[in-house]
Amino acid sequence: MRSSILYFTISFLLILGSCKDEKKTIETSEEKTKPNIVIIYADDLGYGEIGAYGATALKTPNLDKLANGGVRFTNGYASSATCTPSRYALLTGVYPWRNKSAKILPGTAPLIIDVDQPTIPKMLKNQGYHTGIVGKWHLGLGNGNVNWNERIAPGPNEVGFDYSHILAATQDRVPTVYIENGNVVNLDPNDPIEVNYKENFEGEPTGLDNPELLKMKWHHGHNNSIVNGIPRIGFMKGGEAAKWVDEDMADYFLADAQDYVKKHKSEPFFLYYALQQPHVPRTPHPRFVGSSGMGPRGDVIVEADWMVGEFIKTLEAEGLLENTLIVFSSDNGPVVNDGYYDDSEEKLGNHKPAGALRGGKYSLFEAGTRVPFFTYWKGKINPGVSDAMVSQLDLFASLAALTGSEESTNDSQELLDVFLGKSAKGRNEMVIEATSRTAFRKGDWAMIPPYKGPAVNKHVNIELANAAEYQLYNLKEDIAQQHNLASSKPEKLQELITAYETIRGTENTEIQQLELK
Ligand code: NG6
Ligand code: CA
Repeated sequence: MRSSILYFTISFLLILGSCKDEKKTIETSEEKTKPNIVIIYADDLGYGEIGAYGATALKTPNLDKLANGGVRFTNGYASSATCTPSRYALLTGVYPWRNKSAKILPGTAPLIIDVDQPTIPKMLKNQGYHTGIVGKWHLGLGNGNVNWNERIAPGPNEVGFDYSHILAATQDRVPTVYIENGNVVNLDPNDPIEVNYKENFEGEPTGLDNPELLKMKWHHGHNNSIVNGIPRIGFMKGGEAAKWVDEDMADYFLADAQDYVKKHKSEPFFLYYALQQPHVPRTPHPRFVGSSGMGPRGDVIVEADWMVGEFIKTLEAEGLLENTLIVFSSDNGPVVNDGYYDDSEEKLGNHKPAGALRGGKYSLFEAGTRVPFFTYWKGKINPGVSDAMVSQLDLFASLAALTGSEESTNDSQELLDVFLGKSAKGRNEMVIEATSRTAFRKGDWAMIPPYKGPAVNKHVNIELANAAEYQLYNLKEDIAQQHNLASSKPEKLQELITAYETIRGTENTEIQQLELK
């Protein structure tokens, strides 16, 4: 009896011991499958803007090196032709038109991601990652009545980021200050910040009334408060010591991104490095002025390229490059004149920001959402070009798969093998969005429903794709969308409308048709 108890105790202990060992091996192999993940996200960078995508006049050696050394997608899409909706989709894996608040937001807008909603950083945090964002946010902050002089929440830290160092909205919108983990950087309590998007604060100069104070002139909009000689959208008072220096912004965020990497190199980390270039106002650091020969817009693209190169050097120096998946893309297509006179149109020369594509930012034509999109992972991803259709929506499910998470969303497709260059089979179809309108891409075909409104946004000089009729294009044969085949291919058109309405619902089509009558 005694000996059998002893036998059982010993074998129990042995089993326990071996379990422990087994757990150890699982943990080590899991650690190996948790590479660092970095998403570098440009703002308004077009499909034709970098060398690897055919640009010749603009030189982008650092981006080219990554694009040519990884998987370069020719059919990579942002979810929307403007910033907020694309960023919402990128982080949540949910189509932005499902969220009525996912529109270009003022600097005072409340946070549009529900704090209970799944997000990439939350998902990765659950997988043991440290998560950080450095750069542009533009997804709203607080609950609708922010006091900029206290901790601002909810914000990035409440939707999954352990660390955040951001600009709230855009470089052309107030408040023009950096916010680190919810607190305005360098805030002087004796000079409190007030922000208002409806009316000016008494006695404060504006772009409209005080042109003599401007170093950059406004073309349309952008005539409210003046900060650093640049007129902005929205009114702001106070916070002098906290105001950013526009020309230093790129260096400021680069230094912070590098610092983040150095601080977190010993654990798996996820960094969302959201560049502010080439969004307006374009304010290259003096050492980049004239670097492109194309005026400030080209200069800030050269600057962004340099920043990416420096950032990669840091990963390399820290010995992390072989263990880091890098994803690069842009939030929407290009715009040359987005509201300031900055010589960008005059000096554009032969450069084609959208490459061969039609439209641009704000447009339902291809250039609105088809953007540079590539993945790079030294030693892991074989260099190549992929024509697979991928959306930024798909990063959620794909990064989940990479890190062993089961999480996903209805809209995000798991395309990990495509992103790693092991499969050429991307999406079959997807809805794209531009300023509250949606269209559809299926196989080689693009369908744009009828929409009222101007065909061209005259301020920015971009074709929006509004028309009274359905439009149907075969992108394989007609990448520039010059031949509308809607009437000659009625069956194809119907196939796309049906597939589109299955995802998007018919309500939207009905409203449009009513409006067009
Ligand atoms: C528009 C601004 C534009 C830009 C855009 C947002 C005007 C006239 N135009 O309303 O300059 O700021 O919003 O760009 O104000 S995005 O890339 O963040 O979506
Ligand atoms: Ca943008």
